[in-house]
Amino acid sequence: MTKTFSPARPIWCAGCGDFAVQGVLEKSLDSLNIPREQLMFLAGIGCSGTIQNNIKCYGYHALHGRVLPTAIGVKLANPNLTVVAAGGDGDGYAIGAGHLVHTFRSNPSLTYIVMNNSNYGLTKGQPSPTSPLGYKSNAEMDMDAILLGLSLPSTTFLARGFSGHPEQLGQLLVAALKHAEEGKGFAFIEVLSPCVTYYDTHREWASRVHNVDEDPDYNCTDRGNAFSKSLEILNNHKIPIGLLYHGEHVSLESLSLKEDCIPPALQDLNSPDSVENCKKIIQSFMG
Ligand SMILES: Cc1ncc(C[n+]2csc(CCOP(=O)(O)OP(=O)(O)O)c2C)c(N)n1
Ligand code: SF4
Ligand SMILES: [Mg+2]
Repeated sequence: MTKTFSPARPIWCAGCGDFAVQGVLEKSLDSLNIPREQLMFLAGIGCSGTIQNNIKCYGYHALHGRVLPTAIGVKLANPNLTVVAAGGDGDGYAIGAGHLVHTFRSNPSLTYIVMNNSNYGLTKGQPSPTSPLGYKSNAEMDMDAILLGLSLPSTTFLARGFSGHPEQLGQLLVAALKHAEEGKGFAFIEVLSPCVTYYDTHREWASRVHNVDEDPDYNCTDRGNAFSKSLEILNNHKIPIGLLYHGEHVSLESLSLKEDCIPPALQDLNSPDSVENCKKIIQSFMG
């Protein structure tokens, strides 16, 4: 791979929060010794999604809003891969919102990084689902993806980091990657990653973040406590960051891939049973 693939240079504006996400992600992958030939990195469409071009590994640029179903397909086709998906708040919370809800429900063991800049950066700053009411005449209330995740009983890992706090972001990313590597399910991490060109929230967010990792009243293993405390923090006009929920639920691949259902990438394609196995897999997804 070293000989055949050279990552692109980032094309983000100087000062974009996405630089920090990339730098911290690279370090986190290295610290876990994840072999790059075992890493599949998928991204949606947006400034954030271009991160996929810059990381040395296998990659795929999905349609706008469709990164999660594509990533789930990769994981089920080859559960031995480390699967990481990334994209923006528009990609994940607007056009892709339905997929996020159902990925929270099915709990596949992959990591999903949403680089939230509260606008559609690539298309020049239109409001997104996390833009506040009134931003460029936005007439809709902003949503909080962590509260959404907390409301679904099958979620297992919910975190939020800030590009301005790279050390904590690194700890959260390592924890997320480990969660998925250990087959414990869907590791969701939102990163507050300001868009300095169209909606520069860096100073505002730096003054509003509330680190629950240092809050003795916040219990990230108790869903009820996590929900009520997160809501309380938001109602105080602060933004909770840190490990916001960590729980247990059976993973999608452990339910879907049974002994008689061999994932396509692990099948011997020369075997006459191969076609039969494919039929079995398709039938298993049809219930
Ligand atoms: C199906 C489809 N609809 C709309 C677009 C246009 N489009 C490209 S990126 C984007 C939004 C990007 O915002 P976000 O996902 O938040 O990423 P950012 O650029 O802010 O990192 C939109 C609407 C598209 N490419 N495909
Ligand atoms: S437009 Fe905004 S999100 Fe896109 S690269 Fe520039 S600063 Fe980053
Ligand atoms: Mg965005």
